[in-house]
Amino acid sequence: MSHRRFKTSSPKSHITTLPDLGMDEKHIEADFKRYYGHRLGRDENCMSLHYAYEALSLAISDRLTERWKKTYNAYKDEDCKRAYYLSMEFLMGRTLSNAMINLGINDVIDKVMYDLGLDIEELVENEADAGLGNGGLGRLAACFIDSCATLQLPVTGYGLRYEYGMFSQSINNGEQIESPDHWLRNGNVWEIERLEYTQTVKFGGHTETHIDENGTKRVCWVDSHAVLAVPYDTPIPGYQNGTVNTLRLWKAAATDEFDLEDFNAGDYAEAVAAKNTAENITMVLYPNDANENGKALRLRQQYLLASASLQDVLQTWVGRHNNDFTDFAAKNCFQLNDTHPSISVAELMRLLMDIHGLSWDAAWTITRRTMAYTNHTLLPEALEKWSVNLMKELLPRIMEIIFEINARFLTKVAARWPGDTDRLARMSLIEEGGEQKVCMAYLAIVGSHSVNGVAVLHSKLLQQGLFHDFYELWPEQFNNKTNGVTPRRWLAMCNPELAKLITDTIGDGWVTDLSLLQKLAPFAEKKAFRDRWYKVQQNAKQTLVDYKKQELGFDLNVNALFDVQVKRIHEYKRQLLNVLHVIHLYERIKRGDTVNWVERCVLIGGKAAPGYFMAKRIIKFINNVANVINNDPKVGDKLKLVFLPNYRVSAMEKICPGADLSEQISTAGKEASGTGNMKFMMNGAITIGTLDGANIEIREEVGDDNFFLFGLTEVEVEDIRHHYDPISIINQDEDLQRVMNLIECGHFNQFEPHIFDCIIDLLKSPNDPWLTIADFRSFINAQKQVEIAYRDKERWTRMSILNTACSGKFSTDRTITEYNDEIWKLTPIHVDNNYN
Ligand code: 26Q
Repeated sequence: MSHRRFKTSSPKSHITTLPDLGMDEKHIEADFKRYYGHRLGRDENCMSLHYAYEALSLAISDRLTERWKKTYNAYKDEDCKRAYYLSMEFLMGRTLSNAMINLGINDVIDKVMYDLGLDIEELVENEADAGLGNGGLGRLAACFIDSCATLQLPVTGYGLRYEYGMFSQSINNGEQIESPDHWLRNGNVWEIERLEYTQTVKFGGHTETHIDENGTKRVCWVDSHAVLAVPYDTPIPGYQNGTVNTLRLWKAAATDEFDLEDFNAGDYAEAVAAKNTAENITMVLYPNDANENGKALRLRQQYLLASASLQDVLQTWVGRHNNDFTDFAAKNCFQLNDTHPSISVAELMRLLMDIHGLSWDAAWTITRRTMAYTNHTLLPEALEKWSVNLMKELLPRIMEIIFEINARFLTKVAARWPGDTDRLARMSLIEEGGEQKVCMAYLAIVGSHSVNGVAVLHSKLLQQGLFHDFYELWPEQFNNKTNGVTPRRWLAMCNPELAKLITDTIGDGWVTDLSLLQKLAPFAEKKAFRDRWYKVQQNAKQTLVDYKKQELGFDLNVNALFDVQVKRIHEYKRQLLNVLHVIHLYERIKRGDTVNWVERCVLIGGKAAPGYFMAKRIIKFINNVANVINNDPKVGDKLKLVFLPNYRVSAMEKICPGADLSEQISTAGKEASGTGNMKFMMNGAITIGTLDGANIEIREEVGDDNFFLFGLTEVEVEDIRHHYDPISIINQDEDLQRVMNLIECGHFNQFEPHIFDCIIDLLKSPNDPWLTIADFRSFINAQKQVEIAYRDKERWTRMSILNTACSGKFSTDRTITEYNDEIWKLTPIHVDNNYN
């Protein structure tokens, strides 16, 4: 193979001895001007803000880079244990403001930009979101690496550098329109390409066995096609602590060998086309969509991530320890973000045995000791299974290894439960009956020493249900790690006014120790403090209204209750239940039942997977209902329903500070954790929610009085399924009948006959898995309690303060501390830095 390699031996050290860059206005301004004028070649006549954004980002990026190198060297010098967060998704959002906050140069930059006549807010808005994730799982990975850097833990994120991230959503005639998200179009100043760490990943071919010079059996994977994985590194700064960790994203590229055969045969076009096959691997992020299951391209993506990342780690290891793997497991740990990177279990076995010559047993001990698996869903349709035939074709050696892992594992199961053949069939990594499939969750469990869920209820349900057999075999391996969110982005950065009020009141320690927010609780009793809090919240609502005004074409009334549900559109999340309540309010207005009316703006946002028919129809339904309500003069300011298009990280940064009420209304037992619920709580919104996911823990922290609870419990949900009769529930509830009648008579689809029949049929079906009708009455009653509370401004503000005050648990600093104490066991490394 003949692709170019770069020398990895380091150049003479004096090349990189540089003076520290100044963090003051003078130095930053000088650098900004140099980048703007020299590197980018712009002058005062340039009308585009983009270059000012780039110049500022480059000046800041330099300051990250010098800390980045120091961190790198500190880790190397300490020879410390390291962890790697393997994830197909890192939903980073924007970088500029976050870098400014974490470097502690917010005020300096504001001043420099102001003096140059530039509006920093406008520059920030110029940046495209890095939307390399679907939702919760991808954003969790981004929050995790922020916390790792803040806790000074040597953790590297490994992922894929998709050319196209999560599609961008627009709405036309109420329907979702997807367009590709070419987020790299204007370049990405934050990443650096590192050709010198390029790895090669194999696909296809077959295996051959031979006996080596020592008489041991060796397997070779031959006649395969090689693809290059080129790393792009992004610096991940900790909060004002000098640490800068790494997010390493792989881009697929063709090797130079790809074209030789075709090229020599004179077939130039064929040769270039082959190049595409390689480069397509990291072209696009897969939407979270059951219809996309089993696609070969997705398996290629997963394997590229696993193989390139593990080779990268092993290359560094061998560089220091040669082929001595004695301490490898004591010094390295891989956290698998769901089953998406779980092929790593087999790949690590392959690399240790076939490339580094370890025995099966030695390799297996290392694999189990280094791998840990996090599960993010209980929905059976979301569990990953790969066709054995596909795997044999694409990754023949990997399939052999999985068969061997399974054979050895089932021997253990048989020894523990002799004669229990049902159990053997249930626990096999290979699903039989029909097309053979590999169950990736089982591979992840068997190949790991830790399996965790992401909220207390979810972890419990994993042990009792989905993974019960495995729990019986290895109970000590199962644990919970309740999710969190980073308070830097989700409070300090996105809600500066509230952050300032908090800091003025209790000091700034909360930014890195969120439990200190508890100190706010006594202030909830002080009228003067409540007034200040209320004012800040109202300002945040106004900011949100201003931000939305242009695309909405009308103003929202900031005195109304802002009732918000933003998340992916999914039946289990029950956006439909939300709309049923809105229709109920509308119907009351039309009937004149409006004594003590509380004005409300209901905001709903989220993307539907492109192949998820029902989710798309729900978006259409929300928009049609909104159209009727918002154009009815009798409704006026009493009620508004707004669909927020293109919900994404940077949108949430504006939405969550301006929310009064946070809708977390999934069918109990279905939402693994939720993390939007935590962002809202932290920013002082009050939750209306079911006993599902982390809602349970939110309610525990804030207390029953400061949470609007409704709905069936998980146990009741499983119980009612056997005798669920939505039609009789409708017949016994006059309000619900009126709501259903409005929908059924076509009030919301007058010129589009039958388009909502599927929604009506689902709601009325005894087999509706989401039991929407079952929770209607309880939801309506809880919403009445919301209104009573909201009418009493003092009470509402007190509840709001207490929600923020009690949100300390939901910092990813706490979550990551638990991962580290119980799974990774890393020592924090202090990075020496002069300035802080
Ligand atoms: C599967 C097959 C093919 C293509 C894509 C996928 C795929 C992609 C993304 C499947 C699932 C996901 C993402 C899942 C996710 O975001 N789960 C959420 O994880 C959060 C963090 O733990 C939880 O808070 C949410 O409850 C959970 O829904």
